[in-house]
Amino acid sequence: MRPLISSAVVLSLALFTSSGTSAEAPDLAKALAGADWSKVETVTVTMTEYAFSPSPVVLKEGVPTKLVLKNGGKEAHYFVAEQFFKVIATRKIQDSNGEIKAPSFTAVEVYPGKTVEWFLVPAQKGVFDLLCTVKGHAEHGMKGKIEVR
Ligand SMILES: [Cu+2]
Repeated sequence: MRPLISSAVVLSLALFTSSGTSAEAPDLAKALAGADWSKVETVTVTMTEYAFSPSPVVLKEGVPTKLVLKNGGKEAHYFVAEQFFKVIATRKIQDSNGEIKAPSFTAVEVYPGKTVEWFLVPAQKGVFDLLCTVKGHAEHGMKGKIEVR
């Protein structure tokens, strides 16, 4: 009986460890340190009244990405994806006025007709909700998905 008991204990520990690992936040510093920016891939998201295009926005885990947020509309729009923001490593956000370097963001607003370039590395696979938090926009359908493969 002893071998059975000990293997059961080992199995439960292994399950506990693996579920604990998947629930943990990805190592964003490591994702950024391992990124080769000479192989950056560009993905453009266009925001209009009232949609994100394309949806889903498809990104690749571990691939350095230039996420271009383009406002093709007449109103300001917000790019908000709370869970996605937690699993990406940001190098910088850049527009014609300068650069912002910060570990994480809660929202990115793009003015009408303007573009923001976000240099990031997706560090975890998954499907994440995207929405515009300007009053009334999400209700008018300005919601989308981001899929990290
Ligand atoms: Cu909007």
